This record gives sequence, structure tokens and C-alpha cells, in this order.
Amino acid sequence: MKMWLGKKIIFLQTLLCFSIVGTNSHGLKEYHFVLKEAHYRRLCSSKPILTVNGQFPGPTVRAYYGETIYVNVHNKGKYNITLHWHGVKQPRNPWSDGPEYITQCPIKPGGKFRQMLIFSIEEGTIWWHAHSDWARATVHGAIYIYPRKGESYPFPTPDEEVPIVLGEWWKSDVSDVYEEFLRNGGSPNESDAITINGQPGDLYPCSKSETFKLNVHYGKTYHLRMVNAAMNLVLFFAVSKHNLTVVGVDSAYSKPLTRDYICIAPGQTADVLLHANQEPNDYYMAARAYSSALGVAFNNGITTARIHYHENHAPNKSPSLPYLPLYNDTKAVFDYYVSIKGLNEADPYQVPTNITTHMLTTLSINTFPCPENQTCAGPNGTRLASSVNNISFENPTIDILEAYYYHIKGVYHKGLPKFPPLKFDFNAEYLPLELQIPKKGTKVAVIKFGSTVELVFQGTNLVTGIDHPMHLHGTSFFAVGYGFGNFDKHKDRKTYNLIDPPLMNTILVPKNGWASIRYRASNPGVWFVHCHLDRHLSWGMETVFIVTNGEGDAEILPPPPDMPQC
Ligand SMILES: *[C@@H]1O[C@H](CO)[C@@H](O)[C@H](O)[C@H]1NC(C)=O
Ligand SMILES: *[C@@H]1O[C@H](CO)[C@@H](O)[C@H](O)[C@H]1NC(C)=O
Ligand SMILES: *[C@@H]1O[C@H](CO)[C@@H](O)[C@H](O)[C@H]1NC(C)=O
Ligand SMILES: *[C@@H]1O[C@H](CO)[C@@H](O)[C@H](O)[C@H]1NC(C)=O
Ligand SMILES: *[C@@H]1O[C@H](CO)[C@@H](O)[C@H](O)[C@H]1NC(C)=O
Ligand SMILES: *[C@@H]1O[C@H](CO)[C@@H](O)[C@H](O)[C@H]1NC(C)=O
Ligand SMILES: *[C@@H]1O[C@H](CO)[C@@H](O)[C@H](O)[C@H]1NC(C)=O
Ligand SMILES: *[C@@H]1O[C@H](CO)[C@@H](O)[C@H](O)[C@H]1NC(C)=O
Ligand SMILES: [Cu+2]
Repeated sequence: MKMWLGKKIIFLQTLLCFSIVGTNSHGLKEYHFVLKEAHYRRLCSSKPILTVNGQFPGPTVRAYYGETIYVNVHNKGKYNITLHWHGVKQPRNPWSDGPEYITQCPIKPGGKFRQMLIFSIEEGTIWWHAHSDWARATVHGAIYIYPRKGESYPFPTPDEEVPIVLGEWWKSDVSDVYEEFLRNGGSPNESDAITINGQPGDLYPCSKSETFKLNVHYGKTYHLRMVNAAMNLVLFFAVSKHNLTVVGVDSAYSKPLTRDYICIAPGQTADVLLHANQEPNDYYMAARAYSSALGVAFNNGITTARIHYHENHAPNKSPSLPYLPLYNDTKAVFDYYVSIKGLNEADPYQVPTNITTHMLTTLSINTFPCPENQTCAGPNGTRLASSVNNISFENPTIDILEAYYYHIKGVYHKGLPKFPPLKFDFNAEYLPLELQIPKKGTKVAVIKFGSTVELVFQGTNLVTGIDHPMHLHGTSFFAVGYGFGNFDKHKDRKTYNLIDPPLMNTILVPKNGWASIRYRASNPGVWFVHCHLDRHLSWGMETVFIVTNGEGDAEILPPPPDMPQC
């Protein structure tokens, strides 16, 4: 604990970091994250929210390619908490990954946990967030990973970098929203605003003066480090009269892609260049939801922030809004995603072509009958649920990683089906109601170290077809294909991009369609796999992949001494 007070303070230019980051006696960077409540005023009212270090969005973590750093987490809040480093692959180190009851027991109020973040191939932007209940609504922040010292970006060095963290704000306490929908079995209340860097923007009441403003100089290039930290909304984002050039997604560089809008799903990140090359004026940047599922209510509001050209001396009171595709424009979403191409030609990390492990998992919204003596707010008085290959995941009471490592029996079961247990027309317009009720269980899939995996995520039309941003912990994967309808291995594999697919950690599976990923299972450990729409996660759309140990230095590291206990 005392070590960090040490020597060099890095990134002096960022005042906020001064108190929270230092280096320890081994020269490794150490951050200090204190979970605590702070009052924030939004939409004309104030409420206490859980934060890290009193900040919302939380502090930015900065690292260089391949670096290892520590984050000392101290829970001074009222609730159990865990923190996850989204997109940090943590080679051999699932211990610090964070999902509650998957790789650790929660850090109880008053507790501490020193988490080690091992960066490997990440470069660009990712993020961190709480991984217990719905705490991540307010407990999240960006992670910037710079090129190795002395090396440069694969694009001209931008003049400035700017965080664009998209989120959602509820006027109520988020833990009440969470408890309410789990209790009544219905859908959670919609958020009251979408936010850019914590601010709803000046189209919302009482939000004008705090609206996020980006001051630009004509001719300069701004590196937008974008994170979708929203709980339940896939978002479109655009800047009025300006193009956006995407140069990376999920902390892997991609071929420059210039568009007038981008799409970003919860869990995803993007490195985007904005050239300040238009008439010096004021412009809006804006985001709003993509949500095409029938009968699913969503926040259809629009969040804005302002871009002000330094050269403009007469700020425009009502700048124009950018063009954003309609909320149901599925084509706009997937036209964008299939246009993202990886920058992997020279990479040793190649797209697997010889697949040893095939999997196809259905992703479904489900219902359970309402328990006797209760009234339930789900469709036809049922309780909403969700599943992966018809298993609605139940959290165990001690974490799966410890159960696996110490051979504790009865905590989880192997044998998550690698294919749907029942073949049916997954996306038929009408499906028998009896298919809708899943099984409950804590089922995991075991994947042999070194396997080359092809995993097809298949959406179904049970209850309602909807898009799912599926996230894998502990690895990145190549997003090799997307399509609509039921996956047909003979026809659809021919459409894969095996040349330059992007390397991602979260893939948006189209409504009534499928998405296919490939990767080599080279990171031993216990890794969470889940939908990043938090309501689906809360209903059970998750599972765990246990990647076995390899030989020699391909084994899980020993646990740290301060693992939180259940
Ligand atoms: C959710 O919305 C309903 C209907 O507007 C309201 O009665 C309820 O208080 C809300 N719950 C929370 C936790 O805000
Ligand atoms: C945006 O890009 C398109 C296609 O490259 C181009 O036609 C258009 O002029 C660009 N617009 C701006 C504002 O740069
Ligand atoms: C999207 O919604 C608009 C207006 O609500 C409607 O006119 C249009 O037909 C819808 N498009 C699709 C593809 O469903
Ligand atoms: C594919 O992998 C299997 C199992 O590792 C191996 O036996 C086989 O030789 C490989 N085939 C090719 C073409 O590389
Ligand atoms: C339902 O309520 C009745 C009357 O209050 C009670 O006798 C019965 O045990 C309850 N059933 C369940 C399943 O809780
Ligand atoms: C899921 O499992 C339940 C229980 O075995 C069964 O009734 C239901 O039909 C199954 N649904 C699907 C889609 O496999
Ligand atoms: C609700 O009940 C109606 C009538 O039985 C049925 O057609 C519909 O599919 C049900 N919806 C759900 C989601 O269970
Ligand atoms: C907090 O975590 C401990 C350890 O797992 C557990 O026993 C306790 O029930 C949790 N508290 C709440 C409020 O969930
Ligand atoms: Cu989902």
C-alpha cells in the first residue's frame, strides 16, 4: 500500500490522475479506485450514485501496449461490488477479471482487492466497469492503451484525444430499477436520458450549461475514444456535417473507414478520427438508439454534445443535428459492421482456418410461468427470462473460478450443449409457446487449450427477435460473418471474411439472424460469455467457457493473496 506513493508520477498533465496513479517499487503503475457515493445533479434533480473516486464517468486508466499495472480497489460503498476490465485479455490471470460469482466473490463493503491488469495485444480504447447487478450504470470509465513507447499509431498522430463515453441515466436509483424488474418479472423501466460523458445534452431539461463541449481548432484532428457504456441500448452516433473515420474497434486497429455515422453496441469501443475541416461554426454531435425488436419499449431520446470551432466568434445558438439512421434501420447497422476490416495481414495472430471446436448457440428471450400467488409483469402474466442453448444461467453462491481451481464440487456443471438441444425454425414468425420455457442451470462449456474455435451465435424469435451484443471475456475473436435467418453451414461459411475480419471482443448478433466468430483458445481460465444488454444478462443470457491449462507456462497463475472471500 505504501509503495505506490513513490517516485515518478506519470501523466502529470492530467491533473485528475495525480492522486490516483503512481508507480510502485517495481516501477509498475498503480491506480487507486475508491468506490463511494457522490451526489450528481441531472435532469433537474439530484441523487446519490455509486462512483469511483467521486467521478462520473469514472477515471480513465492509461497504459502502454503490453504493460502490466495494478488497480487497488477499496469498496467504501454500501453494496457488494466487483470491477471488470472489459477487453483486457488477462493472459493466465482470470483472478482479476471481475465478474461476480464467475471469477471472484464480491468485494464487500469495507473490503479491498488489488487487481492486476495484464495488457497483451490490446492497443486503442477499451473500458472498465462494475460487474455486479446493475452497478455499472454509474461505475465505468475508459481505458486508453498507447503504442509501445517510441512506436506510433498506424495513422497520422492526432492532435488531441477526447473521451466519448455514451451512457444512460435513470432519475431513480438504479438498484431500485434492477430490483423492481427482477421482482415483478417484467421489463426494466427505460432510462430517462442517454448521455455523452455523463451529460444528457441541451435538448434535455436543466442540462444546458453542463453539456459536454469539445473546442476544436480548424485543421486539427481529434481522436475520439468512444465507449458504449449504456446498459441496454445499441447506439448510432454522428457529428453534424462531419465525417467520422473509424481506425480501431475493441482495442484492435482496423482499416480506416469513413462514414457519416457509426454504430456502437453496449460493450463495444471505437477509435474514431474527427477532422475539424468544416466551416468554423458550432455543430452538434448526437447519439440515439437502434432498437428494432417488436413490442420492446426503449429510450428513443437523443443525446447531444457540442463542437465549437475556436475560430468561430459568434457561437450558434441552435446548431443543426446530424443525420442519424432511424431506430429500426437494421440495414444501416449491419452495413456498417460488415464494412469494418481488420488490420491483421502482418499479424502473427491469424484467422483460424482449421477449426477443431465447432459450437452454435441459440440466444433466446424466454418466459417462466408466474409462481403461484404472485402477479408477474411479463407477457401474458409470465416472468421474462433469457437463455443460451435453452439454459437460463443461474449464478452460483461461490465463484466458478475458485470451484474449478480448488476442485470444489457442486458449484457448476459441465456440458453446456455445444449445439441447440432442439432444432426448430429458430426465426419462424410463430413458434409454439412450449418452446419458450428454458431450463435453469449453472452450465459451462470446457474448451481444450489450443483449440481453434468457431462459435456461431444464432438469434431466435422466441418471445421476440432482438439483437444481442455478445461479449467474451479473456480473448478477442475475429468477427468472420453476419447474416439473417437460420445459419446454414454449407451456404453461410462461404460468405465469411477470413482475409481481414476485425478483431473484437463484443459482436452484435442481428435480430432474427446470426453472427460467427473464430479464435484460438490460448488463454487458460474461467471466462464469462454474455449478452451485454444488461436486462438480458440479468435474465440469464450468459454462460462460462473454461479453457483448460496448456503445458508449462500456459497454466493459470496462482491466485493473489487478497482474493475476496464469500
Ligand atoms: C418504474 O416505472 C413505473 C411506471 O412509470 C413507476 O411507477 C415506478 O416507480 C418506476 N420504478 C422505479 C424504480 O423507478
Ligand atoms: C464524407 O465522405 C464522403 C465519402 O467519402 C464524401 O463524399 C463527403 O464529401 C465527405 N463529407 C465531408 C463533410 O467531409
Ligand atoms: C421503421 O419505422 C418507420 C417509422 O416508425 C416505418 O415507417 C418504417 O416502415 C420502419 N422500417 C422498417 C424496416 O421496419
Ligand atoms: C487440423 O487440426 C487437426 C487437429 O489439431 C490436425 O490433426 C490436422 O492435421 C490439421 N489440419 C490441417 C490441414 O492443418
Ligand atoms: C398461496 O396462498 C395461499 C393463501 O394465502 C396459501 O395457502 C398457499 O400456501 C400459497 N401458495 C404458495 C405456493 O405460496
Ligand atoms: C427448453 O427446455 C425445456 C425443458 O426441457 C423444454 O420444455 C423446451 O421446449 C426447450 N426449448 C427449446 C427451445 O429447446
Ligand atoms: C400470449 O398469449 C397469446 C394467446 O394465448 C399468445 O398468442 C401469445 O403468443 C402469448 N405471448 C407470449 C409472449 O407468451
Ligand atoms: C455480498 O457478498 C457476500 C459474499 O458472497 C454474500 O454472502 C452476501 O449475501 C452479499 N450481499 C448482498 C446484499 O448481496
Ligand atoms: Cu441480449
